[in-house]
Amino acid sequence: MALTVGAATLGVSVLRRLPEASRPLVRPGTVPAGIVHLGLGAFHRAHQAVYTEAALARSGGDWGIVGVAPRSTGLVTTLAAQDGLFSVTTSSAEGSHTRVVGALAGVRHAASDPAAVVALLADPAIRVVTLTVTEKAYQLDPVSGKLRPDPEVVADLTTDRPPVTVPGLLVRGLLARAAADAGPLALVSCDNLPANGRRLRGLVEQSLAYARVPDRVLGWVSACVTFPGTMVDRIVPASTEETFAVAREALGVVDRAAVAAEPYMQWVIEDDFPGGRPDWASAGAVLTDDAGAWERLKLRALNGVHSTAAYLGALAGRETIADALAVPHLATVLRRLIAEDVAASFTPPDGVSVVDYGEQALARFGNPAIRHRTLQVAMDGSQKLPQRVLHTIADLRAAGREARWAALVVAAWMRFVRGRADDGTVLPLDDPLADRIRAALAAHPDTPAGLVDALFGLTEVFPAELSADEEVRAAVTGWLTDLDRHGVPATLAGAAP
Ligand code: CS2
Repeated sequence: MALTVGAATLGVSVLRRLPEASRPLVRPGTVPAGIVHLGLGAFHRAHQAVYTEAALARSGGDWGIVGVAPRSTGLVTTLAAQDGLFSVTTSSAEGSHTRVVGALAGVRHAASDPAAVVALLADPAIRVVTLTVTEKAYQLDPVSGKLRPDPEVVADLTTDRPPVTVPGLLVRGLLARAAADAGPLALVSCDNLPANGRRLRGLVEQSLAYARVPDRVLGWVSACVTFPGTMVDRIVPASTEETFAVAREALGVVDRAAVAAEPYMQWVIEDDFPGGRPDWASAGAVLTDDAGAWERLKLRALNGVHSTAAYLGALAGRETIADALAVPHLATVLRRLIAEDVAASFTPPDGVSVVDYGEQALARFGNPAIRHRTLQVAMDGSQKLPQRVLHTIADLRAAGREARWAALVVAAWMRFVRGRADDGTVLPLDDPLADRIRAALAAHPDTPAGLVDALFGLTEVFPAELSADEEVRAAVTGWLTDLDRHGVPATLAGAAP
């Protein structure tokens, strides 16, 4: 589908022209800002923005969202030109529906205007800051949880230059807020990290210490800032020209900030908001004291399985997750991973069956209308593998059990980062540790055992107990040997006929 030249662009002035069912639930521009969101990617627009708009429509409140893009300018320019409006198209085999969301009260670009973002964080009207900045932006070593002193972070935390990193923005914002005594704040991680609230607290505390902020600021932060944990869930692939074309077709106007998502969504939030919050429960979110069990369920039984489909699918030459599920025997292997390894590794939330939850996840992955690329899910594996798979292995081993299928996932990641699909096609390595991974690979023989030695040496990803576990090493090496000799389909057929 081609965009119609000369068609109007989405904005407040064209809303009356849209089909009624596609109009925002709140009048754009009428809700004062109460939330700052860092990370304007597709996931935020199809998840927290949707929940918040529904909560505003049902229960009101001054909870408009100011969306901040830490680095990329393109989206900020687009959204500013569209009065902060964008559409979400939800699609499944049954059909699709497109609706414009009016939750954004403004947009800012942190890299070009950091002072504006710092000022927002110090504004008493802002009482909640949410983040979807992806795992790597937390700059934490996955194993130790320690701050990675990347040069940009160090420059942000130790000089007066305008901050460009997430830790830098948060520290400057908290300093300004403490100085202004602008009232309590909840900092809410909505990224797929384990114990994401505690991680964010760890990041902020370590960053404040690194920046040597005065004790009274530390005291203010510990008294006034909370870090509720959350579990967030909705499959939202990166937008493509196809996404824009579908939105254009449904709305009759051009929307260059459109996103596509599956119909399903879930949000579990620890209820610890000292300055108040939107009535997200009225929009279907679950407010709880402890999101930990939900988070483990989702990271292991959904994201871990997603990554498995991504690595094995990419190795087998499949472009999307839905295509990957059609690799013979893959669905059987994923079911066994869920039932035999993931379900045995932790206690799920009361009343939830891990096997049923996993079955639902597989059905969602198979949604033919969601073209989620295997390479998108496969990226940043060094930051994803720990909470998605390695914690499953650690818990199984601590209980004296095997981790057969989870070892396959590790092997698939190793083969993926080695850079060739089964048919020899080059696979891209898009990962913040790409240089470390390449150096480790170059220093070892290109054999299954060499690959395991090389990559288990990445101590920021693989904890010492895991890399020293001979049974795990043997299992991973065995899978790599099979994958090398036979490729993905025959390996899976041999393992789960
Ligand atoms: C995916 C997630 O890209 C990925 O790594 O596993 O983005 C996944 O689609 C979401 O977490 C679903 O809630």
